[in-house]
Amino acid sequence: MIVLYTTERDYPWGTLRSTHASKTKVVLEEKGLAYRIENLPPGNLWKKPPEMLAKHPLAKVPYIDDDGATVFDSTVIGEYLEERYPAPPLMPKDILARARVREVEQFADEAILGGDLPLIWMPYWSPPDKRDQERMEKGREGLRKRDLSFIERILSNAGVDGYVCGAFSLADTAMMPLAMVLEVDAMNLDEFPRVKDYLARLRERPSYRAISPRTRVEDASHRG
Ligand SMILES: N[C@@H](CCC(=O)N[C@@H](CS)C(=O)NCC(=O)O)C(=O)O
Repeated sequence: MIVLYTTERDYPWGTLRSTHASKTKVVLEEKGLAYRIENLPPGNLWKKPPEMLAKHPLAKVPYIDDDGATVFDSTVIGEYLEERYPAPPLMPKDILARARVREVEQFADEAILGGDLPLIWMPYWSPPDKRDQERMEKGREGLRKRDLSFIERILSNAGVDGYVCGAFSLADTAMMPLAMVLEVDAMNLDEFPRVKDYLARLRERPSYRAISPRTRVEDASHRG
């Protein structure tokens, strides 16, 4: 069974999860793979204990253990799972279409998950009175100015499937954590009607249950 190392915690305002590890969790769910999570304390991400450094040189999450092999980095893990467990596919066959998926996946990773989203998401790991509201607003502004505008634009060519690169793909798994964070934050998305519909569509996928803020840690800690 695959072990996914992540950080998840139940709070009164929802169950919060590592955004990057949520991307991986969605890939495992979409592929119907048997897995369990190893839930690390949030403080480990800053303390970086030796047992984590032994598995991931930056002691970040996610990393997985698959039959004794450790693989780290959510993007690399997604590609690894796609190659090792090809069905159902999360990548198109055409070479240029594959490059498009990787572009959007990379954008989601760099601009959203590693850029604007943490400014909004990290404060939720503290009580309401300890949250830096200015920082959170800066994150929302970054999303509005750059990230959501880009997604709105690519969704205008989305076609019948309604996903960012045609059929549901690794590009969409990278957007699932955005759906998760904005379910808790509920920022106004009226300027971005396609994004609003798209995030709602992502939340309707059965795989979203495993990262939904409404699903407690113990109710989504393994599959199979
Ligand atoms: N590029 C990495 C980024 C992973 C990442 O930044 N994970 C966050 C949690 S969502 C973390 O471990 N942060 C601790 C740190 O930055 O040291 C990936 O895609 O896996």
